[in-house]
Amino acid sequence: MKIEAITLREIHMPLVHFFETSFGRTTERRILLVTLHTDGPMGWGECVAGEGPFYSEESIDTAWYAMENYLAPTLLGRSIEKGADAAAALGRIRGHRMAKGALENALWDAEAQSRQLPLWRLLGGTQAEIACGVSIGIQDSVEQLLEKVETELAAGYRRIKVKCKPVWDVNVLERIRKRWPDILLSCDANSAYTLDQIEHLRQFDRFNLLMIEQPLWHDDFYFHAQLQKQLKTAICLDEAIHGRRDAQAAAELGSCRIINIKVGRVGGFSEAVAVHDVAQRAKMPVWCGGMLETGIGRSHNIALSTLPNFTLPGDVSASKRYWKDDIIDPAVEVSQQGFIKVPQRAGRGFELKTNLIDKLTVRKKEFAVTKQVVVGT
Ligand code: OSB
Ligand code: MG
Repeated sequence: MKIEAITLREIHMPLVHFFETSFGRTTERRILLVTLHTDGPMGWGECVAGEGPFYSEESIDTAWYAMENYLAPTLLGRSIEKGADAAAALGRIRGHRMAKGALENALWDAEAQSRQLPLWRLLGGTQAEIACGVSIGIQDSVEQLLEKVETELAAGYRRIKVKCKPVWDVNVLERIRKRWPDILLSCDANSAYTLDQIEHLRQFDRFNLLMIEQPLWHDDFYFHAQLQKQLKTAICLDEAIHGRRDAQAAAELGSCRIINIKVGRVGGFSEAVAVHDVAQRAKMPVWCGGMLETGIGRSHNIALSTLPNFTLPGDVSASKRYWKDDIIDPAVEVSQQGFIKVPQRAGRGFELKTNLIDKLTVRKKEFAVTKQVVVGT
């Protein structure tokens, strides 16, 4: 596929409800979407970087910078046969994984359409429906959180994950377990603790959690391995895993027993599949993480979640939990049993509401191959 033009756009979308983690509260999302214009179909990708460098060092502005100055110029005018070849083409540029991931995924999106295959099949997926969990942010009160848990369980979600941090952890888990002793429950610290708090963290073992996600530093494997030896609860790494070598290091060191795969965090679909494969060989289950995506990122997460080692419910949930009006049609829906049916159509399987996308756009820039004008003799 020849890449003829790339459009970057920033859209603004208010969240239905604020989302708070140990690193801060988000009420409105700034989202960077990319469109890859090929000589065949048009592919779309969503950059999952946050508004600021708090989850990782990337932000939507660093991603725009990397795309505008380095990634788009590298791709423009090139013929790249498959999405799987994008990572090698962009390999000279270091880091900027979420920026690269958005472009690479747009290429897979175009490839799936051009080959008339569902994207999930192209990725090697085998599951026709995926199990869904929810991630519930820190609330203003424990009562408010319990109400949210109740709503999500009634909607059918198969695993509840709550965000935690010191002072919003043991007390909260205690209240949830008292009311729901048997649900699949986990928590996510987003690096809110240090190894000095090991005695405090050991109290989590009382709650029969499926896992505790990224309790320690965002870039650490070594101290997580020490912590895992002293905890009964399985550690799941999120922030620390940037690719297949990290997954292997974590498996060999014993830093975790479960991996959360986010396609943007590892730099795109090919690396996400590679992490999946390493984890599968190490007999570690994986699940698909979320980054408050619009329908584009959400549909890509659904496709990835169909690979065989995605055996735990992911943070892939219905559009309406985040958006009044998602930018895809139909919106992502979850059954009363807590599953998403994977679309069978070619490509990502969801149409785009282009008028709505235009209305939400606050910044847009198009990069095209400079046309060579041949002057006749
Ligand atoms: O750590 O999984 C996380 C959202 C933003 C940044 C980090 C995380 C999250 C979530 C949200 O937990 C998951 C979702 O999109 O539903
Ligand atoms: Mg997480």
